Amino acid sequence: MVAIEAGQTNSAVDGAMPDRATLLAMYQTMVNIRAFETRLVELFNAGKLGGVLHVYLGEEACAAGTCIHLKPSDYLLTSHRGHGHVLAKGADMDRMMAELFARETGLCRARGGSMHIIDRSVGILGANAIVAANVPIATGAGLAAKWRDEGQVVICFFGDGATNHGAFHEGVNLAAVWDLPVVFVCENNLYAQFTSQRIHTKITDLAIRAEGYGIPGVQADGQDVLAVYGVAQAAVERARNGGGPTLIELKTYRYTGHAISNPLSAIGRPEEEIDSWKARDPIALFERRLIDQGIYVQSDLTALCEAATARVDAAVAFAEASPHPRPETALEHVYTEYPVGVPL
Ligand SMILES: Cc1ncc(C[n+]2csc(CCOP(=O)(O)OP(=O)(O)O)c2C)c(N)n1
Ligand SMILES: [Mg+2]
Repeated sequence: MVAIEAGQTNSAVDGAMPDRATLLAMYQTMVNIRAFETRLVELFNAGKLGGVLHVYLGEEACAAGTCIHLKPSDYLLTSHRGHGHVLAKGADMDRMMAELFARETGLCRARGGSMHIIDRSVGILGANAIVAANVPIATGAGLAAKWRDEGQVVICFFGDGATNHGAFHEGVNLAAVWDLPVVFVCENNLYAQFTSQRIHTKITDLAIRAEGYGIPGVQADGQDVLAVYGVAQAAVERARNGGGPTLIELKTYRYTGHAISNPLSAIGRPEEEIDSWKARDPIALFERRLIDQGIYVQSDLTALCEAATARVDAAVAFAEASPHPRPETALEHVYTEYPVGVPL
């Protein structure tokens, strides 16, 4: 185990090199997310998906390097940009695609959509469209996990913008005070909607906010899945062993506008900035590493990418063949039944 202490805010936390099966699993997760969301963009632009779509293209190493440490019984909370986390936590791709197509076979029977996906069978307590609202929910889940005392861990993903919200402060502070098993992961993609982090926050390194709560704050290069793997391993083990929460900041970048319908460069992002991040594409970096170290050859990786595309084809076919919910059932499955015998 790699120890991390309160006040630690650098990225000097290095885990052991993962074994071959783990490397393969992380690579598959990354290419599955890439294939899934690349297809979503095409489908959205073809008018096949409704609503608003926030994709995660460019940030795949963050989900893969963190969620690899989780068990199905661990809990996940995510944001409006949660497809990658949900897939990495083990949601069924067919039912997830069906949810995006608003079909009755979707994970939430079409009542949730892109920003409200839940799959309790694998611990996904929900994506959330309200910025930072998932943070206090993660703290609540952490309290439940602590009371249950079965070694469950909660992971909570949010963006740089979310760290300026009151709910972030309240949620992280309470988790810290009660030493709850929650790993808070800030994916700092340098923008909150259209606003640069330089403008919305006075500090550059958001991990230092952890110091204000008396918990460890660690950073990693969010384009390097092995760096993410190392910091996440330490934080998850710390939470699982009763050590309390950690704030992880992953420096990353999204390749699209805030939502698919928003352009990327028209919002004042310098072209050189976009190019320099794309030159460090997380999948390309990982591929180079795997090939250079002799773990895989290019044809292995190409086959895995083709398999990911075929998996997405199957998910789209499943979704398109599924029925829409009947309009008269619109109010079903929305509210839980009030438990019998419990006074109001
Ligand atoms: C409480 C609240 N305020 C504003 C919004 C509108 N909004 C949606 S996403 C977003 C920016 C979030 O930025 P960040 O946390 O950095 O996440 P990113 O989109 O970059 O992943 C805003 C302001 C919202 N959904 N909820
Ligand atoms: Mg952001």
